[in-house]
Amino acid sequence: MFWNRAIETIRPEELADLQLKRLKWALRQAQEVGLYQRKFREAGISPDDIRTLDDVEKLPFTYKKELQAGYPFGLFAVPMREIVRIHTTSGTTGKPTVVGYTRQDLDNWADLIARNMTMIGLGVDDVFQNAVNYGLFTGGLGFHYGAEKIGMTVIPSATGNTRRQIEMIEDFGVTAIHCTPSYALHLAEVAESMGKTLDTLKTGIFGAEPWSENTRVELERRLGVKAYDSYGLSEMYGPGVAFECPEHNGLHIWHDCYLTEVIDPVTGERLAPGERGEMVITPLVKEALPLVRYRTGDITRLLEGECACGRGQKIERITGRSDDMLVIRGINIFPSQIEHVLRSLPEVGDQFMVYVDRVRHLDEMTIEVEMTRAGFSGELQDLARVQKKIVGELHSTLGLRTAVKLVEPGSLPRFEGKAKRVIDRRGAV
Ligand code: DLL
Repeated sequence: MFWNRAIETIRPEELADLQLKRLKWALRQAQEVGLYQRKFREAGISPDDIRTLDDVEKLPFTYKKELQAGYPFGLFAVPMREIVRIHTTSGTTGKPTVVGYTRQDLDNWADLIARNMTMIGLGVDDVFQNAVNYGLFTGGLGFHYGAEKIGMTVIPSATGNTRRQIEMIEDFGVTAIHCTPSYALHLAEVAESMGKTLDTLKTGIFGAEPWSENTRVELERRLGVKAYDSYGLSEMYGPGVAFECPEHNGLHIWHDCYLTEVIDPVTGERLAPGERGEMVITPLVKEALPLVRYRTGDITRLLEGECACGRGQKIERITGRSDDMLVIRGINIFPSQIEHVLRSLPEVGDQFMVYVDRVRHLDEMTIEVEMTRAGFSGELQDLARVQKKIVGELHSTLGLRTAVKLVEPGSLPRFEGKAKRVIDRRGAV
């Protein structure tokens, strides 16, 4: 099913024309902002120099810290009276990034979400539970208005009170749920403890943090859903930037609204399709907060070949961030690799925590792994065997020897929103 078939399946030549036309508009919009007037001047370039899509490489990158420096409204390209909503990122250090929306921006955004949900077969007959934070986080209101736009019955349940959430799924006959994959695992766990099978639930939309293929298998089995990956970032409205189609093999990045490049995060050079690197996005229709070549920090690659669903450009699921990448004794490690290994082992439960320390100048990684109830009640020699197996599997995937501690089911933290599973204590005094 298509929300906007003409745009979703637009032919490549037509798409290139549309993208170029919109890129020129977006650069004119950016010129309204002091930061870009300065950046274009310093780069010795004017928006009029952009004549082909490849010319985008001549433009300077925009970094998150530049957005933070503009706090709160310094990067808006329209007067405040045209801003009808504000969201902020959940920045962990310093000031958050403030994102403004014009009425047109909100319309565009709801339209993208509607496109995603229609693509996976959702419609007026669906009852949709939106189990994410409804505040400044973009996941709540973003999905809410998109779902309403296509006429689904929306339950703005937000997060928290997990038992109540489970009752709602059952009592209201919820068919589709949206939450972070970490919260979905917690929901599954609580539903199991309540003896609920959640029979009406058919579709799970999971995003806002990296998750692995093994987590998909697990969520589909335990919640009885088809699971779809949803990607976005506040700076680009929020969710709705890229979304998995029913082929379950990569995410369509919405080519009419976002111009996508993948670069080497160190040299800044553009990589060929198929090569993994940092995704850089230039939004093509944003009014309030135009951005030029925004460094997302997210690691992915452009997938080649046509999708059976008929839509355009796909990216691989995000495997991590260039900045949450851990460098342990010179080896680059993404938390998602650890998750992938752990989820493939039946003795291991849903939760884990990673601690990184520096011991006598050497990086040490310790992983606390929650066992399943069955795994934990076994003999001591069984536990030793499982621990050895985990260390071995991690070693062969990561190329690094890690310390693994097995812990009791229920003992590690659960997360309602984005999980924070890595504690890097190397910088701490
Ligand atoms: O997380 C927007 C969102 C809400 C996306 C709900 C999907 C669902 P931020 O809080 O600004 O926005 O965080 C954006 O989260 O740069 C990625 O690093 C990460 N991220 C988002 N979606 C995914 C995903 C929202 N599907 C940052 N897979 C992004 C991996 C993701 N990482």
